[in-house]
Amino acid sequence: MKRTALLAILAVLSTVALASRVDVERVEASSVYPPEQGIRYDAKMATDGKLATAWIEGEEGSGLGSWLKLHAAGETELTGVRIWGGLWSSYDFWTRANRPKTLEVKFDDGSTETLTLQDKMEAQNLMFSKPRKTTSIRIKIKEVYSGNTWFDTAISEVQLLSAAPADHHEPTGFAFSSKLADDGDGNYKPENMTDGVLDSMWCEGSDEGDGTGEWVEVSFGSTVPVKSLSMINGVGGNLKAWMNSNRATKGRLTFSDGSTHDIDIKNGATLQEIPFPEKKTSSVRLTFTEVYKGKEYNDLCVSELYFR
Ligand SMILES: [Ca+2]
Ligand SMILES: [Ca+2]
Repeated sequence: MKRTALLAILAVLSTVALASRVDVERVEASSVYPPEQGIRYDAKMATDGKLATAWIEGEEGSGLGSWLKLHAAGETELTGVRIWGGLWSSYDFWTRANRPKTLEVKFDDGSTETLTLQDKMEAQNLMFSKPRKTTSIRIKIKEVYSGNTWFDTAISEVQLLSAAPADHHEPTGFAFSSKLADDGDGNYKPENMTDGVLDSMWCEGSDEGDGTGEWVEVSFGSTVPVKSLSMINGVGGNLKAWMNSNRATKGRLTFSDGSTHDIDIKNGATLQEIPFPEKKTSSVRLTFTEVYKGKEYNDLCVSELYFR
């Protein structure tokens, strides 16, 4: 992660698709690329919540016909899948390996749908033509976008989507004091804090500061009761990366009526829940008021952030 200058971005609002994630109980694959230099490409790497790990098929050639099969705990009404196609460990690696282009999705009842991905290093929501009651889905690679170095096809992460309400207040928009500019490792958008992925995050982008005084704000589109904040403080998914970047140790919540509540934030790498007195609000701003410095990068990052 490089320090990159960023001109003032005071507020950005974006809309987020309403969908909740369904837990994947287990995943299997038609084939797996053999481990290299201690790095494994097993099927489960596509559902481990990390973009730095990926399933790679182990067939000859580009792996057309290879598949991943994701099993939920029980029959669920699925509306689509969210896919991070290709190797996401860096932008360079993403260009080198094949990315899936056309996928055939097969449900328990044997019916299928064909879904098409764009050739972009973006998480893509591929929605089914109608909700599908199923326990598992098999995702078969039918066509690929060719990498410039390696001719095997990778999927870094897949999530199952349902129309059921999420267990947290779904954000309808985000605002922030600053944002680190995109670099060779990816982007630092605030949406990364609610994607269910450990190693994607928002990072502040101030040139000199350690993140003290920086803030992120979540809006809910209507007034909702909130009483706890769950977060992964810092860069998640990798302890070395977590130690290298700044983490928050104190914060201030500001609600839509202007009232505030101060919180302590644990300097820990795992998901923490911070309860606070219930408040009805249409937005919450989290201002970081004390920061613990990382070993290498002077950027404050938050990997996941949810209000309930
Ligand atoms: Ca992964
Ligand atoms: Ca994330």
